[in-house]
Amino acid sequence: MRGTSALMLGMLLLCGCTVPSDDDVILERLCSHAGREFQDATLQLTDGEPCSRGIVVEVRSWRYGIGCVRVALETGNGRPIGSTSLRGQTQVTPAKSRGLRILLAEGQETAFRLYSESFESELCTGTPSTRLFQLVDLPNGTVQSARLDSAGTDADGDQYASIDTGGTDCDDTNADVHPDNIEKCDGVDNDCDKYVDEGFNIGVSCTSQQGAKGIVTCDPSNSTQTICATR
Ligand SMILES: [Ca+2]
Ligand SMILES: [Ca+2]
Ligand SMILES: [Ca+2]
Repeated sequence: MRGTSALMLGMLLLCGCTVPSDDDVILERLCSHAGREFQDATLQLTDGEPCSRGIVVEVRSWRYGIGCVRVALETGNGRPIGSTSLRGQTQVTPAKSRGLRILLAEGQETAFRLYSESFESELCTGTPSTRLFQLVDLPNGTVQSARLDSAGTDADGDQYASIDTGGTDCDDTNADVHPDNIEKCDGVDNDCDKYVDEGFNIGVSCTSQQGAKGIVTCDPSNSTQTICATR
């Protein structure tokens, strides 16, 4: 065995060859689009320069019915670099995770922030139902793996995952509270914008139909309107 190894080493030295490392092979496969395991989508951010590093991203969804998943990359200090949307043929479902490759050229920056946002809309518009992010350290000449798994819970069944599990539902115990909901006059922040009963002018001075001074309050019999409450 020792003789065979020595012979191979001698042959390599004679021809001036170098043996690529495993990392080099993985990077070559990633950059040349040869790897089948991440062929669902490609986010090419090399800006015309040779590909010299990349991220293999696995995107998972927490439920059916997601219209679109947007994956975005930012620099470590928050400057957007690029994004892509997984929809149609590449739509993410709980039964099928998606592989995405992000290709980058050599550069000074090595710290990145990777985002995924899930939307009801097939165009990735509106408020996302889940929002995840992950920090990625990506030195030149390397390939990193990242997994964006929005395994959020939806205890109240309103199709928005709890904010405690990567979602955007600020109250997962109340189906009448979630992003994009219509604000009602009910003492609750129905649309998760951190404002309660905004737009109803609650607490503003008013005059009742009988001419008495009062303040605007929610109508207890109709959560879409207010009354002028007098003492
Ligand atoms: Ca929910
Ligand atoms: Ca409300
Ligand atoms: Ca609100």
